[in-house]
Amino acid sequence: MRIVFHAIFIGMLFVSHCEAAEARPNILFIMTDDHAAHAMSCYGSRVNQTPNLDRIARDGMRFDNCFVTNSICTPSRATILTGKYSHLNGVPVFNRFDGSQPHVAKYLRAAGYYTGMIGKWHLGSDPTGFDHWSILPGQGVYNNPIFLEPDGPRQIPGYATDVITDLALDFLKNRPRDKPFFLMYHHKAPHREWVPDEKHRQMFAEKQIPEPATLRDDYAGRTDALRENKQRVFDDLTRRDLKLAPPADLKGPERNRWLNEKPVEVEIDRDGTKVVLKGDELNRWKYQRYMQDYLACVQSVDDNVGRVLDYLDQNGLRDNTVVIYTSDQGFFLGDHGLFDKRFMYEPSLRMPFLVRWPGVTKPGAVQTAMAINADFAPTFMDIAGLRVPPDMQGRSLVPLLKGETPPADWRTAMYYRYYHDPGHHNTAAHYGVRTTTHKLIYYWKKDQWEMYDVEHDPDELHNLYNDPTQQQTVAKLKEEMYRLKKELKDEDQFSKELPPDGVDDPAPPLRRRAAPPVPQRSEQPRVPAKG
Ligand SMILES: [Ca+2]
Repeated sequence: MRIVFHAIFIGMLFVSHCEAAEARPNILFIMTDDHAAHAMSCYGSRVNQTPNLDRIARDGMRFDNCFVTNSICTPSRATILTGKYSHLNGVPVFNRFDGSQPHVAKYLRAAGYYTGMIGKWHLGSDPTGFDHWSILPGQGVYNNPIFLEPDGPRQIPGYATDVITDLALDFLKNRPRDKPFFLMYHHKAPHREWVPDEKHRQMFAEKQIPEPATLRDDYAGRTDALRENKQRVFDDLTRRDLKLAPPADLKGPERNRWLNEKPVEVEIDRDGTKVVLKGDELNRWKYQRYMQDYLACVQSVDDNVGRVLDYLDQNGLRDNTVVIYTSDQGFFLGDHGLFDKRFMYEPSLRMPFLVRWPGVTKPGAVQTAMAINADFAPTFMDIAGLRVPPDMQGRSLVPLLKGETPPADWRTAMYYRYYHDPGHHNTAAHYGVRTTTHKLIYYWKKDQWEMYDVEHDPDELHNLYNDPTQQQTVAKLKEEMYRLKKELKDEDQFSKELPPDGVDDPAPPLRRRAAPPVPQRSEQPRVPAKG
């Protein structure tokens, strides 16, 4: 089967690079889970510093308008691999990816790249198209993670972000030297429930993080969707999220139930005195606890990305390796009072996207043209000198990376669709369009609409949908949304029935190459949080 695949695609896809295979650049794709652009200093973060991620931006190009097409883990990952929207790659929610379909790693491998996938995969099925893979089962855990590999599962002692980096460095050290490589190096961090390692936990434990302007958004003028959601910092963080210690006598399911409750009062120790927090004092404390741990997890990613960049520098790989940094979607850092993602609002829709391609990207370049996650696969194809398969729905970003003025027909609007309803956090299903200046959101199960002028109202506080002066804009946006929906072949394939969840099975028992059990250093979730 693979031989047939190779024969077909090598013939189809090579443009002119066969004889110059060695010169084709390596592609190092670094992706985190739920890392918002506004928690990176190169994007102007008010809450943290990320000096190593900033190195990529300083020496490469920062994309300021890169958007996800369906803001949750599994669908974004399927789109990144296939270059197709959820309704065509078959992954609208947390269902298993059908690995028999074509995707970018298969194409690159067939064209002579040595391909690797390390870290969080979260697509349910075993990876296809990779010479080497070592993945977390489902969400995986932060401490002493188990990895699934072709030979079976193995547990590796240590902190997930460090361990995944060690495995990525092993891949680089052990790769065949006669081929370019394509490595997907995917972190678990900083996903819920935000468990930092001790060093970074301490770094943030006493920090006071500035609150975002919309933390106390009252949702006035918006539809029911925001009011009904259950992903609010003040109301929906659990004791587990807040790292509260259960009473010693609680065991088994009762202990779990205690940890999963959303506390309305919390007793803390302040300078040796027990204090009970409630009301606004508790709300402020919850925001701090959330952000301290989230940012501590990010800081470990930053350190570890620095290790990998150093390795490239020290091993003659810098000049011929394209380094990409992104996250599978954005995230709410208290914006609109929320954590998590899902909604089409800016903090969740926007992905960080940095590309350093020595000799191609100008140092410190900033790109404002609109990119989407479906563009990543076509971009990798183009970087490798391959033709972009016509059924990929994204476009190669290479012309933008070269700093050229975007092609005249470059997109000025992107289409979005979120399906997971009923689902986690009671977030309502919706689709919509974002143009360079406006956004229209349609909660199709509620038949409710929102429209924002993102240029003049970047915080999206003023729903203009019913404003009589805006009806021409609303009509234009509707036209554009339905045009894109049709062009992208969204025929409501998943609007009535969603495929069953299938990516969060618990880790299988260790069968082979099992390391001896290691002591657990901190609380591990019994049921992994989704997303
Ligand atoms: Ca995610």
